[in-house]
Amino acid sequence: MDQPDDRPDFRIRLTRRQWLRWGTVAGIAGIASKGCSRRIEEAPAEVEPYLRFPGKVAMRVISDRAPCLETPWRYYREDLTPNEAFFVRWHLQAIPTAVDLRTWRLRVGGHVNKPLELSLDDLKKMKATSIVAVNQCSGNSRSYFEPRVPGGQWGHGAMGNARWTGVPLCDLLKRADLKAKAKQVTFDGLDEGPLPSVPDFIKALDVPHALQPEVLVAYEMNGKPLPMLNGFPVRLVVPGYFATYWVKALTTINVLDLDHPFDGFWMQKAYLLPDKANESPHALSKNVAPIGRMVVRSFLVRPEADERLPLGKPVALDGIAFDGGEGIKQVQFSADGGSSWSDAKLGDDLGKFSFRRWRAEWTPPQRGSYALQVRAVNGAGQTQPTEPIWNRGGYAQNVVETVRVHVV
Ligand SMILES: Nc1nc2c(c(=O)[nH]1)N[C@H]1C(S)=C(S)[C@@H](COP(=O)(O)O)O[C@H]1N2
Ligand SMILES: [Mo]
Repeated sequence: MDQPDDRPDFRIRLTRRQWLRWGTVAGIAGIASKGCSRRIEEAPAEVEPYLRFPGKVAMRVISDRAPCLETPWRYYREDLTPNEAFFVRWHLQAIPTAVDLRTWRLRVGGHVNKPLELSLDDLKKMKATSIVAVNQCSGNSRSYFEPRVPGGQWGHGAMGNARWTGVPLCDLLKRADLKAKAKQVTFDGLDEGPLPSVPDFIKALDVPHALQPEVLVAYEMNGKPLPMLNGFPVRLVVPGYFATYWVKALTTINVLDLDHPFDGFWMQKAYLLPDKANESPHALSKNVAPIGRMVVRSFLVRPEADERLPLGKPVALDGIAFDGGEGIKQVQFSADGGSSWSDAKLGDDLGKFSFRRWRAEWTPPQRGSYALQVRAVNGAGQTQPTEPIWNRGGYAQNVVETVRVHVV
């Protein structure tokens, strides 16, 4: 599979040799091989943990095996996150580095009357739909939780917004003709653990959710084939839901008639939230449930933390806000650490699952240090808490963030 092939879909294949070489580079940089649970501050202080993976700009490496890469902050100045800067998160070590589209098939089976086996060309012949949606890791911003929680120590860069194009999952399920007792649908990709004992990454949605028109089997991201690291050739897109459900390199859709929730490791042991919002390390909640819809968040993109701003000039503030699909109704900012708030102007509406840009102007009254804050309200009237909601997984962070700037 190493020989060159000029068919467009083959051009982004990665050879095994190339892949191993990146692994080596990562090793030399001194950040290899402890997985996402390794905390970044354990890396030798002199190592800047930024690396270029195939098809990607230099990105902060949260882990290199499996690759977990963070989007550099400046890319959030754009409404759509460029593919080459879009964050990357894999759990299992054996991730696909090449896909032969001549043999690749998407299979839909299980509790259906007409099992399907589709090539990428077959999928592309079906009616396509596009949707702009935020893909955010449940553990985005995890590194800021106190007390700290194990897991990938992400900053705020485990999120991205893209225009996804593909076939609505409901069209595939209708074509496969669900049997009457179909309850859940599971999704599995090409990646595997290093040993058979490592549970395969499989996620499940209930049938009513799987039939929602916004859920896609996507083969394009921002008008281009998916990067290998973001799930080439197709991935599930579950707008409004945390990215853990957005199964990459998808090959197997299996319909189940179980009366109890699907009991795979990645649904029952990982990605769980306490049923009541808050818990503490000393008082863990007894009841947990699989994480689901994203909560409302907003960020200041510019100016960035610790920027020095000249006195006497209006400062252009801009940023993003998003939620789990109600849509953003209002964004407010504060330049005094949250004592007083004023409305920001909302930018183009790219749909209720998208980033919503906001802008404001602020003229600092005097020299000194300022705590800039931003908060959003969604269509259901939900807003962001002023204190972080700690949970053992370090998921769903949405506290009002503070960015310090200095007026000189
Ligand atoms: N096959 C597969 N799909 C996967 C994962 C994975 O480990 N394997 N990780 C999920 C998680 S937890 C996240 S945060 C997103 C990340 O998507 P991205 O790498 O395109 O940014 O992929 C999801 N889909
Ligand atoms: Mo994730």
